[in-house]
Amino acid sequence: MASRGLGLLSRKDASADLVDHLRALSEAVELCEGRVDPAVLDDARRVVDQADRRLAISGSATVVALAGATGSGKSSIFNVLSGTTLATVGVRRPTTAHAMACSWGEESAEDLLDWLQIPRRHALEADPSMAAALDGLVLLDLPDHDSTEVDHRMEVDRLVQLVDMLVWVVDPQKYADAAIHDRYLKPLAQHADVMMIILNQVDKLSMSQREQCLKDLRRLLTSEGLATVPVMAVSAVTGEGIDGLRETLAKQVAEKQAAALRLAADVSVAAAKLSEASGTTKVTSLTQSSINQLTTQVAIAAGVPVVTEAVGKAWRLRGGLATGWPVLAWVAKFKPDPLRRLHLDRLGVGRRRQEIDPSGVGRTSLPATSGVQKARVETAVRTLAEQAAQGLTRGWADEIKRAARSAEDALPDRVDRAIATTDLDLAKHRRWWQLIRVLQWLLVAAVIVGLGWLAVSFVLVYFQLPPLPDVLWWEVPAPTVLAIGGVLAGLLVAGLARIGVEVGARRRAAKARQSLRAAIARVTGELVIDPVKTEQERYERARLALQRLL
Ligand SMILES: Nc1nc2c(ncn2[C@@H]2O[C@H](COP(=O)(O)OP(=O)(O)OP(=O)(O)O)[C@@H](O)[C@H]2O)c(=O)[nH]1
Ligand SMILES: [Mg+2]
Repeated sequence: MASRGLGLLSRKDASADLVDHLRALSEAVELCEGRVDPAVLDDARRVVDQADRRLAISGSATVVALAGATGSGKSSIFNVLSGTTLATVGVRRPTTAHAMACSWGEESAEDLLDWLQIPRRHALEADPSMAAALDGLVLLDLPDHDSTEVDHRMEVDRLVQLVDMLVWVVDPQKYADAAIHDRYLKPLAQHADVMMIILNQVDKLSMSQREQCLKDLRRLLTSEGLATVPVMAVSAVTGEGIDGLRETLAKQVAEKQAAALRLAADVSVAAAKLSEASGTTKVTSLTQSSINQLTTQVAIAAGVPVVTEAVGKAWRLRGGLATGWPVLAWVAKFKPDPLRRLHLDRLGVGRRRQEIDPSGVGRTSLPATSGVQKARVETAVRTLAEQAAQGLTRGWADEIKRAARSAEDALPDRVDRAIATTDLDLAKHRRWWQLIRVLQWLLVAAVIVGLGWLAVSFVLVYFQLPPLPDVLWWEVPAPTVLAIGGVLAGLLVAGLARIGVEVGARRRAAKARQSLRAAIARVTGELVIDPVKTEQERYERARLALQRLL
């Protein structure tokens, strides 16, 4: 009793969730498009379409099909249940070539039967004695599924996919036939809620044979995962068990759950297949180290080491020019500037600090990427994509790899542009250069004054004119102090400034490396990492949508 109650509860839930589940399946199909076996997707799409149409046509009617091997007695049972002789019962096998329908109740089943493509149909007059209980039933008599006629099999297969409930009619001779068990019952194990098995022609069996037969049939069904499917023994000839069958059908029709349950089972099967085809492994998030690895390789390929080295050199050169002893610095002026050579000059020499206008920035003149560097970038992209696709099914893995390489062609240009527009921060941190420069010129002036003074003294002595007054500083004549001291002090200041410039050069180079890496990371993020993540998210959305359905 308890298990029956539980069964009923889950049935109600299944129909209540159907619309939600259909939406989830439809979303999963869309997400898996191009990533999963098209046959599996077509199957799932068919389930969604079929459910939409079935629900749109009629939610209250229940379509029950009598299916089974030829001669099992489908047409006979159809006639007994309908109280008619509409179906042809014959000795010639097979007898029924086309499905036939019979409907009970006020509501027209025309739309439903049009959709099922069953032209042979009959609406039963209301029979107050018993027919009322079957109000809403649309009963189908199907051709045989084990037919020598291909058309019959095709008709059965088509309708088995569409009807709300399946009543499998078997007879004592053929109930264990592989034809019905392997082709229909086993694959429909998920549909146990909307199936029944009828052992017909029990009038031909003794009581003990009947017991034996039913026991054997139940054992078989249990082994196929159909233990919960009701099995009934009937005889279309003697009418034994027919009332029970009618009651069971009446109950199903009254509950109006079969259609939803059937569709729910379809959705569940399609979701399981799609989930298996798409994959159930949780996606592996990209590690920071593989992202860094990519940035490093791209940075090397793009010539970041060349730029940072040039930054250091340029800082030394320009720092030397500004703070060195002016006489020597003047000679150094003729050395070429490394950054200007790379078209990366933004030091603001000549006091005009260039504004960085991305649209106006052309390519740098960095050395072209070598084959080896290019291969290393490709390897880093591949490694990253492989990590991102780890454990995923082929279609998704391929798509992730494709995503990683989707902007491959644009990458070098974008990286070069990023380097060209990166502010290397070379305009600041050099105010002290000016102070030193002023000091150096003051010292030069001192030397000139000293030398001038000495020259004047020399001329006065030469013409035997009264000499200039002796001025002694630290017991040394002042002009000598000015001339020699000026030179020595200038060289000393230049030497000290050189240390400061060197520290600055290293700091600027490190800072430039950092800024360039950050700029490159932004480009690889946009062109490589983001597409990979988008594809990973798509996979996860599909996986979670399907997981909800299982
Ligand atoms: N003894 C006995 N014979 C039955 C019973 N049900 C059907 N038959 C006979 O079995 C034969 C086949 O019956 P049908 O109802 O035509 O069988 P079917 O399943 O519709 O066969 P197809 O249309 O060929 O697929 C007929 O001769 C029926 O009289 C039954 O319960 N007991
Ligand atoms: Mg028949």
